[in-house]
Amino acid sequence: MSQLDPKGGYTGKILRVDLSRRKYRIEETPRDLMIRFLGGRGFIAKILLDETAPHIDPLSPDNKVIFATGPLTGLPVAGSGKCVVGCKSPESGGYCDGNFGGYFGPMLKYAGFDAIVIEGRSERPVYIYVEDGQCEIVNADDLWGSTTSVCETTLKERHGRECAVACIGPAGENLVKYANVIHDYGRAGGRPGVGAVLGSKKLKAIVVRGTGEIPVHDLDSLIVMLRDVVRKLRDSQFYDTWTRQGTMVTILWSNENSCLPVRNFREAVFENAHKISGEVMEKFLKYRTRGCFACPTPCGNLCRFGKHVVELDYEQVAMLGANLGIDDMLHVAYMVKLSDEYGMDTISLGNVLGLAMELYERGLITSEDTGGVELRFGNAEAATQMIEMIVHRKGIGSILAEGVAKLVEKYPEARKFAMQCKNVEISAYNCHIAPGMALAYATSPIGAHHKDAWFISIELKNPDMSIEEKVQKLIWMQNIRGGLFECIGTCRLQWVEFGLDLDYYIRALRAATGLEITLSDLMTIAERVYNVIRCYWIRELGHWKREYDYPPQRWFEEPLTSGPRKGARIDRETYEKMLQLYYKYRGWTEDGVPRKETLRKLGLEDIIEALRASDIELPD
Ligand code: PTT
Ligand code: SF4
Repeated sequence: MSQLDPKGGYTGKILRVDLSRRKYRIEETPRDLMIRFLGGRGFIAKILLDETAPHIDPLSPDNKVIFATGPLTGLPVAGSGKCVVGCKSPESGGYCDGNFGGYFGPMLKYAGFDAIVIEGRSERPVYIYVEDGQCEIVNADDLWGSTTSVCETTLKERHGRECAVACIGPAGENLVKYANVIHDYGRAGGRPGVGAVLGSKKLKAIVVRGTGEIPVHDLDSLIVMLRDVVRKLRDSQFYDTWTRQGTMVTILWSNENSCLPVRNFREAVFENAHKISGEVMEKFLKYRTRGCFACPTPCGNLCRFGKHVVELDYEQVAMLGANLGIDDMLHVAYMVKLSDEYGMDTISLGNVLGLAMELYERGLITSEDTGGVELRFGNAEAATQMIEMIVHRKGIGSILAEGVAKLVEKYPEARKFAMQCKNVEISAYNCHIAPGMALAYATSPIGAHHKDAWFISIELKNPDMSIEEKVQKLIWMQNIRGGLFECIGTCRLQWVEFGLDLDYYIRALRAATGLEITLSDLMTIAERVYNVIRCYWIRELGHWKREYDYPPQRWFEEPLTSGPRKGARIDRETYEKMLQLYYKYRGWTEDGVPRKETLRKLGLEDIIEALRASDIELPD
């Protein structure tokens, strides 16, 4: 990439808010961050490593929460409504982030900022109000305890309907370890506890309103490219199904391919999948799907269930439906609604409830422990009661609020059935038949999440792929999804689902910034980001062990007992070989530690020094 300064795409300013001192300041966005880390996840990872002390308590004032946009956020580019939010996770103790759409990211840039860095802790509940280069920290006593929709509506009534609100619900306030941030009544981000970190800072919401313009190098080209892309996407054969079902098209696909999570991932085919499918959901659609800012392929399934309106996605219905043995769409939708209102991640919630149900059925948790709640698979009422107990930390709900790792600590036998990597709950793909997807979960930089590599579809379509090819392809995919898309500020679904050419994003980046960026530059940035995050984990834990990159035991040891793939499980030896290759291709040691040589090639000498300052000497 040419070393010139970007001529557009960035506002050039970062807002820093110190809640302890109730002060804010505005800084220039460092050129190094823009050129070498691009935006979004790249900004967050580098800022956390540079600016937070090692081993801090994630729920202390020392943690920082960063909302970061990318150079394409808010511009006329397909799906450019995305913003990444991250911090040190209270669930995993390592790096975490989440990517949410809607309007918050674009509005933040119109207000004049590429990112907000939130530091310290307020004594009383507050919210941050940002408007066109100004910032105010406002008392939020009246909002504390409110659900996310009440909070968002109240703040919009106060500041105008056009402002964008990102807030936490009671789950974040009560430090539920998988509380997330909710925006636009149903956009959710920050699975491994960003909501809890905001709760610990007594920060209820961030409201942004902006009327400014983002500098752009070549706006005309961006507009011409967007017109062309919109036409292509709308002409796609898949467009009609997608805008009726969005990610819900995946329920039946996963069931047919034996990768749906069923009853705590014990099985992979749900006998009643047809009752919670995209087709069933369509009957409840309130409108056609709604979209984020500048989205040509809207996927938000806004459904009406009785008096509730709720947005449904594959992950939520798989985790709170099939994974709990629940086949009543109305009830699943109600649980999703509760999660959005309370500000809690539906994936982790479904995973934690699944484990608790399994422990109950095995007699390890008793009805005395649950306060009489019959926590069995298929019991939707019990699951709902448990959600209330988790959010309000009542009885055993307080343990469940800590995530599956705490359940394992309390009930050691649960280790065999705990579906997590790095203490973050696995999302909705069962991997008995898919070792490559298991590797994707296990090496995801934020703990188990499908977002860095939805490898399962490639793996299933190419059953004869060699393991070398698989691992290379997986790393490529992580770099594109977790590197490129998490940094540039656009949605990845137009690429994933519609096959939109990657070249479009490169041309858009050139037009936005004026930098002569190539795909190879972007892959280097992605490698850089992956290495910085791995070094952050190592610094925080003080060491690294190969086992931290293993998937759950169940996939190795308990073959599927039903369905067309009965008997399938992951072969441990194959997995070990894949992991070894993964480390080799990443330039890491046999134990998963980045080598100095790898970091030097990426221009990350400062990270070698940073770890040395924490008494960690990386290998040559
Ligand atoms: C994301 C995770 C997902 S991923 C889903 S559904 W998915 C769940 N959604 C939740 C929700 O809703 N409410 C709730 N209380 N908890 C929820 N937890 C779960 O959170 C999301 C879309 C989706 S829908 C996906 S895959 C894609 N994700 C992208 C990504 O990560 N990066 C990117 N550049 N583009 C993406 N496009 C797609 O965006 P986390 P959103 Mg989400 C109600 O953040 O922490 O990663 O968790 O942002 O605006 O809702 O769009 O089948
Ligand atoms: Fe938002 Fe869905 Fe469009 Fe992506 S495809 S920008 S998540 S509405």
